Amino acid sequence: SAAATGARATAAAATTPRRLSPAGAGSPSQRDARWGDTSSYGARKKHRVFCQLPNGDWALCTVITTSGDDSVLKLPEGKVLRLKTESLEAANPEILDGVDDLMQLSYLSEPSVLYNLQYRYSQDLIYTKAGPVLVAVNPFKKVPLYGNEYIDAYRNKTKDSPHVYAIADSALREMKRDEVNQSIIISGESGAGKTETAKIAMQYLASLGGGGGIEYEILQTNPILEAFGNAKTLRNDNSSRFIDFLTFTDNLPLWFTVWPVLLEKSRVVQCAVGERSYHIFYQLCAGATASLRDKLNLKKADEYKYLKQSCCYSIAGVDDAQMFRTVTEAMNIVHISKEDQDNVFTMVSAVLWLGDVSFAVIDNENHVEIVVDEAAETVARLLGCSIEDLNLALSKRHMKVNNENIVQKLTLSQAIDTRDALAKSLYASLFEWLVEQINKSLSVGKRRTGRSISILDIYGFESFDRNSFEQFCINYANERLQQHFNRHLFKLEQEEYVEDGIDWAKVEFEDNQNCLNLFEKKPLGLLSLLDEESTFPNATDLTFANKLKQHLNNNSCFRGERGKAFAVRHYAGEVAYDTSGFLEKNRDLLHMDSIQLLAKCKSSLPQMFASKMLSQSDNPLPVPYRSSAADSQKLSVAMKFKGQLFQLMQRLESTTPHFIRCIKPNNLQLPAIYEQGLVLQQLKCCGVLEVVRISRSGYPTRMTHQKFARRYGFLLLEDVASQDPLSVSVAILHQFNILPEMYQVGYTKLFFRTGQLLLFSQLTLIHPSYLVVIRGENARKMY
Ligand code: AD9
Ligand code: MG
Repeated sequence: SAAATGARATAAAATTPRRLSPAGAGSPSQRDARWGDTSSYGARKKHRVFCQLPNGDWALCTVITTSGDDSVLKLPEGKVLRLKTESLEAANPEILDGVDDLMQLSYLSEPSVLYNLQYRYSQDLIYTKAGPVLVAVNPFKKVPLYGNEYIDAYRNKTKDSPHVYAIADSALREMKRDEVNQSIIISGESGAGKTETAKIAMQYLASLGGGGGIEYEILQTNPILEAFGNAKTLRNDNSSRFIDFLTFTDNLPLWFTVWPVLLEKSRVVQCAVGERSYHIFYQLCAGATASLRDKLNLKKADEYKYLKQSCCYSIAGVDDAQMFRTVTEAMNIVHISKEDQDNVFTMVSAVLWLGDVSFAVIDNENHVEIVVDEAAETVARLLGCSIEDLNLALSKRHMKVNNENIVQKLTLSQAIDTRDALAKSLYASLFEWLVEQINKSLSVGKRRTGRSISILDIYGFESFDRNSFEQFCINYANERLQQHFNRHLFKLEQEEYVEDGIDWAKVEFEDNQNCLNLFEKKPLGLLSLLDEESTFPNATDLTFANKLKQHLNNNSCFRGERGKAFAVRHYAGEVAYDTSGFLEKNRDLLHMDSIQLLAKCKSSLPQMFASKMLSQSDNPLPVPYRSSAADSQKLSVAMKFKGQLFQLMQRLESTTPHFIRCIKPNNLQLPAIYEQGLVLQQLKCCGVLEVVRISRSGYPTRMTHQKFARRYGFLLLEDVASQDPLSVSVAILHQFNILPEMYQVGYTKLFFRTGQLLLFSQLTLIHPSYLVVIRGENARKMY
């Protein structure tokens, strides 16, 4: 598809696998493994090695003979090949094929990791651990890994293979054990499977609902949110166009909220060829009953201007009419009344018909009035206003200049912008309102007291042939999230080692701070410059592009392009943005006249929307006419976006994160196709290999000396009451002959390799009368 070209293709081409350099510190078993040095392996007969094929893929093959610098190899399909021995990469022994944690691989080279994931993928084992991170490779088909049986098995620990359920379960256990809020943070490119993964995690958490049908209600929020907040894009047939932040609390009955952030509004009035607007438009047109169809004066989807422009009306394998029934049924289940449902669909239809409202030029200055036709009449009827009021709001603008009220007539293009702005804000208000109803319905009378687990599902990194303001915002959000990932898995982890004075060789990782600075720096960052330019009445997308080039050309993450374009080097690859429409979309003006129109409407929802708009501090007013202080409070879209993103990050900061990385194995959205280059690029840009390396050579579990001494001091033979916690800790470790490479003693904490602390927990479970046996020399043998 067209989407597969452009920046994505460039990114993929740049990912030809390279050899890994030796890692500084390794666990004892890995320390002497030769990272990337294959000379001693290529020489051995029948040995398994990876060789790189002309297309860049790595193939597992066996060495037949080696002579001089060359090796003769046999490929899996029987073909024989002669290659330079030094170009080969060592392969892990067969016994490690398909291990469920990449940490167990002896060789952690790129081909080894790719092979391991592919080996598992081909057996529908789509989940693999990469140290603390769960990697999920999108199967693009139903896999038999879900449902109550699986949920029970993970809860009872009769299953412990990598799974979203296992992550949700450990989040739950840690929440109870540490009394700290938890988060499950799902990331990955568009179409990688984040939303599906979030739903699977929800299944697990909702199943704790304690009966009473609340679990079912919680899961039924999904079809509703997806109908109104998801759309078909070139990357994903069911692409999320908002950030979904779900929260479960541990007190029963379960309390559940959705906090959706930053819906992509522009899609309502405009979307690229081959994409669709929000699912609900098509579902309503296809699935409404005859009476509803009559009441809302519905046409077919392909008859509405807003939907027509992208020439795409259906999704392969999806029955919109059936989906409409699913959505209304879901609304019933989450207690959205029939009347409210009718009101919602009335608004959906009003938005569609607004797009068909047209204008006639009435004078030689290009001023317009609306054409009174079926479209205008239907909109007026659905909103509950008069045609005159509608005309007034869309063709004139009232404003105050120097304390004088003046009326400005709108030109054709101004009128069209005004109409589209109204359609966008109607839809966005509707989405917000709907979410409020869902939250009310699922949390009525339930106080939020307990600890919580949140699931974050954002819109994935996007790169198309043409990228606009929407991709700019989405990719900025992804950049922020990547920073959170880096902070937790690299920065904080390693800082803690250094601060506590333990012996540690640093693992390098791709820091994306520079790219974030490019966006956020004041006054010379992308967001500030965009805002500044948006306030100039005479600014254009071209002046904006030039301004960026003038101020940012020295930034290593920025590249000015010809004309109105610029490129950003994101952590996930370079993306070229076209600034067309940036200023307009960033200003997102909804004029007072439009708000007043809604306030006057007889239908209940428009009135409610209007009062909400008026009560918000960022009271929208035309930017070029800003005069009083109140006027200038209007926030641009970019600033609102940044504000909400920071709020989100703040909420995440106070939680223990559990990361899931979704991987898209092909761009065709098809099962059983595993493109190595594409997978590798995703693994690399999010630092999966580095995470494994840190976890393997690091000390993932830790406990303060105080806590350790308090908890396990009783296991000591001598009386230690008078000793300081550090000495007690060391005494315990010595008494049980814990191997020195399995732990490090820091200034304030003990650091353990994976699994070590568990042994101590098990010791405490043993009945005191057996402790005699454990104490002393036999202790180590016992475990
Ligand atoms: V976007 O950033 O919202 O554009 P997501 O959310 O990462 O994207 P999504 O979860 O929507 O992707 O997955 C895309 C498609 O992959 C789904 O519609 C499914 O058809 C398919 N998918 C993903 N995960 C699974 C799974 N565990 N089992 C089956 C899956 N199919
Ligand atoms: Mg999604």
